[in-house]
Amino acid sequence: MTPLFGTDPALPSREHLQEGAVLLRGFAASEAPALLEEVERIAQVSPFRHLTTPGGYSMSVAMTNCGRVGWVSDRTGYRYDAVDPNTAAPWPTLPSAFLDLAVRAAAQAGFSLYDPDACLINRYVADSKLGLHQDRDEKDAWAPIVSVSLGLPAVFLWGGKRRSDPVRRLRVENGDIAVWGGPARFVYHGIAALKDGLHPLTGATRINLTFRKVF
Ligand code: MD6
Ligand code: FE
Repeated sequence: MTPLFGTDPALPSREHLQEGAVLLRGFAASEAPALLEEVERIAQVSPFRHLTTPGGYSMSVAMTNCGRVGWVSDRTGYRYDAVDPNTAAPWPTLPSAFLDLAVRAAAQAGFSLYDPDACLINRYVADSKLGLHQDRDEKDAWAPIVSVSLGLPAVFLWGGKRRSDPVRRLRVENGDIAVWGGPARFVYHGIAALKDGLHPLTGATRINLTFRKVF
């Protein structure tokens, strides 16, 4: 019998992080090339850009979005907007391959009927990082965040509900998916400075898809 999850690196495996949070290793590995083609198509319509934080800094991670709304940041704060401020047009629609993957991953973590309305797409190059933060700009405080890693590996920082809680460092690779919701929804998380490297699918970059149920 072939187990769905095992220790064979070619097979998916799951790591329970805490109540409401799992890391699904290799879950999207076979779909990665198709997902990355969609990312390229989306970025032709709504290009990657370095958003400005409310504090006036330029983020080292480049971002774009697809879905009904997209996450944006500027001097006035963070928000979800139905219009891409760079193109003044709606964001590209969520590809069915994205939605299908997000729903399957959420179900694996115990969240049935996941219905995300936004997918933030992050692009990291060497030294790009995302400091410890909570995702709290969404009205739905229970539905999970589904975070898909593509391309170069990274160190996912997994803390607790308080900024001062201890932080675990988890290596995430192409095809890995982290899902956190319910009692784990407001856990502090981030990405350590990316090491440089070359990945056959993404070259010198890491791409991350982050799905959210905003409304
Ligand atoms: C990641 N990104 O890139 C995780 N959260 O693996 C995030 O947690 C994130 O990129 C809020 C806003 C932008 C992000
Ligand atoms: Fe986040």
